[in-house]
Amino acid sequence: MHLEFTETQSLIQQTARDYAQRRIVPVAAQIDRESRFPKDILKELAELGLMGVNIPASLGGAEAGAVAYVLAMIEISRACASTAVAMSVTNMVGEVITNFGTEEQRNRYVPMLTSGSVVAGSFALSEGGAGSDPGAMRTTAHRDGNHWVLNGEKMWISTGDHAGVFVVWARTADRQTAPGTRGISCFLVEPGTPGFSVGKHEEKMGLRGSTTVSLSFEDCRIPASALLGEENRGFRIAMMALDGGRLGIASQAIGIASAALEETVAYVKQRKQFDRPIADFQAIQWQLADSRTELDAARMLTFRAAWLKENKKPFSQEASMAKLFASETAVRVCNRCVQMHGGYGFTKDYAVERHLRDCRVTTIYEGTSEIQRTVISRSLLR
Ligand code: COS
Repeated sequence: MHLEFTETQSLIQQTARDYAQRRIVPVAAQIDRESRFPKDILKELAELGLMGVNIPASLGGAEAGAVAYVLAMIEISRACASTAVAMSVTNMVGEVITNFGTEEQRNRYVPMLTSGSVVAGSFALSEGGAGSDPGAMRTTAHRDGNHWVLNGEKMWISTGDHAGVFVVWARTADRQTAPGTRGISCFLVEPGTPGFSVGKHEEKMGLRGSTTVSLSFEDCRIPASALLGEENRGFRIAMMALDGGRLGIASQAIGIASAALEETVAYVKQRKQFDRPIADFQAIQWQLADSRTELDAARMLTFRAAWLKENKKPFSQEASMAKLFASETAVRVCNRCVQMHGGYGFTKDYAVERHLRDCRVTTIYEGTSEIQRTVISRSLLR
């Protein structure tokens, strides 16, 4: 058993860390305060190879593997979680197209994402009435000659107003002939296609530099060649993509909480009460120790799941375990960090306030904690 990173993994980690600390940390609070979408930074991440960490070099990726991807995501999330969301979804979309696309689809879209010629990709699965249960989606696609015609609404779509390509799921067979998740297909849609529009922008508690929008399809005609994978077999593609996506969210949670903990360690050493630094009190020390231990456990679960993915072994259950534990840990750690900052932690003078808001959604998106428990227990009981 090796617990050391390879040269490539260390290089990606260092590249992401150097860039994030130099370029992102100084503007992260402003991105949050002004709800500013970090377009310039995302382009630079692409130039560093971080928009396609686990994508073949022939498609413009870094070809560095899933563990390196986790390391890079942790570093970018430590600096700015809003930036990390767009990075995570874009890497996921690039991988989906690489894994399931035709030669033509791969060559058309993946280099756009890895090179930064478009700032992001978008993953359009959820709907207002179909979040944890995407099989209940109502968006439809019917075949009309050489085209598919899409109708419906998607909701909570990250970066949907900036994306250069959308992976969209729609029902292609009715529920009588294809019950449950059968009869769902996956499509690639380009922005600007007639009948396709971006709707409401959500006003969110955290990740305020990242945009979250609804999408609307009204008799939106896309070519037959826009089908990704097999007709009526698209649900599996979503599930497989989310397995990888959950590694990204676990890493995001770890990155955010690590930043909160580092800032708290510095704070408790200089904050004095009762004539001594509050770091002298066991009440503080034990919170720091528990946070460090739990975060390290989250890291190990996440590295293990990424290693399984990288080595082409089943990793669905392990990705859910990593996402469940890392996200719940991050919320707990960020909460403690605010508590250790006392009244200051409740103000915008200290970054822990932002970290707590930013990490909250990690127990919700790309599958709630409750869904992760479903995936894990099903695997146990099967
Ligand atoms: N990898 C490959 N295939 C998978 C899979 C995985 N991880 N998980 C499920 N599948 C396949 C199943 O094998 C089944 O295939 P067949 O139709 O060939 O039998 C199909 O997908 C349906 O699976 P299942 O019956 O388990 O689907 P359910 O509707 O019961 O849903 C859960 C399963 C709840 C796990 C799924 O709906 C889920 O992950 N929900 C959360 C969605 C989510 O994360 N939303 C956030 C969106 S992005 S912000």
